[in-house]
Amino acid sequence: MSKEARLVVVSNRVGPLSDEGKAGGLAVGLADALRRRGGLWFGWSGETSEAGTDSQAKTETEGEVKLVTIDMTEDQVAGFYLGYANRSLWPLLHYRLDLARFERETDRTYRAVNREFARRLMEFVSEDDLVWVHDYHFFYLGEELRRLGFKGRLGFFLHIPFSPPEMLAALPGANDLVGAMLAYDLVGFQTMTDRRNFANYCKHELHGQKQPNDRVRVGDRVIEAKVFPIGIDAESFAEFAASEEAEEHAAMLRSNVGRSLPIVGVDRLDYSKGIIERLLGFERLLENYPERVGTVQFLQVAPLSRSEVEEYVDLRGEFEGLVGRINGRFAALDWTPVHIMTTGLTRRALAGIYRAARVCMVTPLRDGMNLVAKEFVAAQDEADPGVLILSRFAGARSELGEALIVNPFATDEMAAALERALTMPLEERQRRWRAMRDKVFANTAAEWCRKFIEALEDAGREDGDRPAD
Ligand code: GDG
Repeated sequence: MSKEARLVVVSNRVGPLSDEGKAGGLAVGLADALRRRGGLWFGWSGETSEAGTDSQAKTETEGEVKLVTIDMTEDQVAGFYLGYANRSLWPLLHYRLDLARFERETDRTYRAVNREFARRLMEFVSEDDLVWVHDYHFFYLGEELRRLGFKGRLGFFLHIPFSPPEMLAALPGANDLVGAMLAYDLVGFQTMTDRRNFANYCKHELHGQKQPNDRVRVGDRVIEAKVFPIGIDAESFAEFAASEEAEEHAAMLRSNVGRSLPIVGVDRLDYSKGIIERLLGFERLLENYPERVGTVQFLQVAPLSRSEVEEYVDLRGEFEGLVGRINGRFAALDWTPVHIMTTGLTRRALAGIYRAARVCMVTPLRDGMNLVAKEFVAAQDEADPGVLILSRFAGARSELGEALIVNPFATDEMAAALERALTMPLEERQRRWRAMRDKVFANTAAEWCRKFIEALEDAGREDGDRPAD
């Protein structure tokens, strides 16, 4: 196979290709890789129509890159996306068996939509392409492509955690789902823990074996399972943080908090992000360190997400209730402890807020990586860097060990970490930040893409088989 095989990316949502400061690092990294090699990005249009996955494909071309999308019917969106992806797989893979709902009907629709996407993708791919499928929406897509006769290289990357086999086994049809992952030549995970959970599932539930060189064997099928921690476009983010729009927002935040020190959190409003636990930690700070009352303000940016899903509606109620309770309990005429925003901000505005923050709390109960932690680091200014408080359950924890690492379930520990962050001397803040900055700028989104693609090109080759460049 030629080293410059065309790249085909499949993900639920597609693009944007050009970065007006709207796209996240992932879209930017993928768009760069597609542009360099030429390629195709295939996914859902975000629209529903009667024809659904049978709809006419919409195509946009920019240089050597094509974006191709198809619609879904309302039933497909309900079963595949809202139902199975977001009410079965998302909670289960985030270790929330208590929130997971399993319905035979949504499972059926999920598999059918994967089959349909594979069928439609076959119109556009050739065997020389490298096909890279993203995330928990498309576990079965590779298997369906193989069934339709696709013989080229197939890779899969899971952006979210992979739960331990004992937990995953609660999913009806779990063996089918993990078995389908074996159709890929390479499966990528964010952390060693996720990779180990996958390999253990294969070993204990599918009677497979772990093999040297990151390989896993099940029956006569041998695939590679590797770790590729995702990064951000750190340079652009640092530029955003120095932009005029960022400075305006930093100034707004500073004038809003007045003499208080700003603590921020930025997350989609999702139960995996530990927003409730973080607020409880902040409340405990005010209880355990009463001198903090009136001297700190917590800003939570929490754009609403998946509002059609019941658990997210419940979370919103709980979130707003808790904020009201904390504010009601501690507010003074000239000071409000918690400020929340549920409408999103631009990336430049966000960068400004990170820069003005004294502390950023990234406290998920479980998270594949968490890009906010990396963005916060990239946005700091060496002269006066803020402190990152990071959950031990975020994938980012393996790289960002110089953050203050917390257990988000331990409320007193969170309060103590906040107090430590608020009193941390400048020299220590700078030392910790420099170490993290070096990693965030080294392992960027572009590097992550490059490493995955290189591994996919090499997958299945015996060691030493790699052709010279
Ligand atoms: C999944 C995995 C993994 C947030 N609020 C606003 C806004 N954001 C942006 C952040 C960040 C992105 O959204 C969130 O990324 P995360 O990584 O934190 O989380 P997920 O959305 O859950 O992503 C995760 C990721 O995939 C990549 O593999 O790291 O673990 O769950 O970029 O900045 N952006 C704007 N306004 C907002 O108000 N513009």
